[in-house]
Amino acid sequence: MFFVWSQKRINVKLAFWGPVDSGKTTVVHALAAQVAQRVDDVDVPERDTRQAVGMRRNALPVEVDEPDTRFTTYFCHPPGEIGEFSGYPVHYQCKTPEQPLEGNLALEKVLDGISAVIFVADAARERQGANEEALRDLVARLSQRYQVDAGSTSALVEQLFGADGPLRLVLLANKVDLDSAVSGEDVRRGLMLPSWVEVVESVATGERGVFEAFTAAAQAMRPLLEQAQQRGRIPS
Ligand SMILES: Nc1nc2c(ncn2[C@@H]2O[C@H](COP(=O)(O)OP(=O)(O)OP(=O)(O)O)[C@@H](O)[C@H]2O)c(=O)[nH]1
Ligand SMILES: [Mg+2]
Repeated sequence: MFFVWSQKRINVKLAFWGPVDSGKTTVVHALAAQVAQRVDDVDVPERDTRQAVGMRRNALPVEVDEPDTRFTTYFCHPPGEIGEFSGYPVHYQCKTPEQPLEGNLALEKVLDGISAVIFVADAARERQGANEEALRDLVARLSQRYQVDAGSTSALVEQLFGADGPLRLVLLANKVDLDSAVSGEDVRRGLMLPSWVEVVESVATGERGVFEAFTAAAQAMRPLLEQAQQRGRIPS
């Protein structure tokens, strides 16, 4: 996260990660629709005030499709509590890598400077192995970046995402509408994620669960914002 001094706002980054085809891009689009709806619900004086102080309006997700860098990115400033910290607006940059993943530099790019990951797992029973593989890959990449000690995936999850870790994690169990879907709790247990990892069940195609998971991630990041403020990276 960083503080944009010229605009007196906070920027935080979130990665939407998960196995191929779990619904990551659909989730980002559903989030945009949900945020847009909530922004419209905000009463007009507040919206005018926000525009008057130069806050960017909520854009739509954009797909960047360059030969070596393919990802979807979405920038938003949600209304309400998660849209503010210590009197400053909080803007969220959401990114997810796109296919084909081979040679896609965005796999690393989406992890640059993030504060949290929303892990979009596929609830379909037959995709549980793919979820595990994607989590292992994510944890391996983050372990290198944050130089946490080698260990089991569970141990690394604790070091990366636990109370003293640099990042936060929310598990989204997507596609729970499928006949073959297992519950969010079953997805969590299958991934051997500890009980403190928040799980949200979703149907991204119906926009269900998506804003809840985003809110959970935003709330989970608050202590990181507090730490940043204590270190002087965000003014008091
Ligand atoms: N039944 C069901 N289908 C879904 C849901 N979410 C996404 N899908 C479908 O799953 C397929 C893959 O969705 P994407 O959003 O492209 O998934 P992705 O994870 O971005 O895929 P890649 O970027 O190719 O790895 C699409 O056909 C979506 O319509 C859901 O909650 N339920
Ligand atoms: Mg995608």
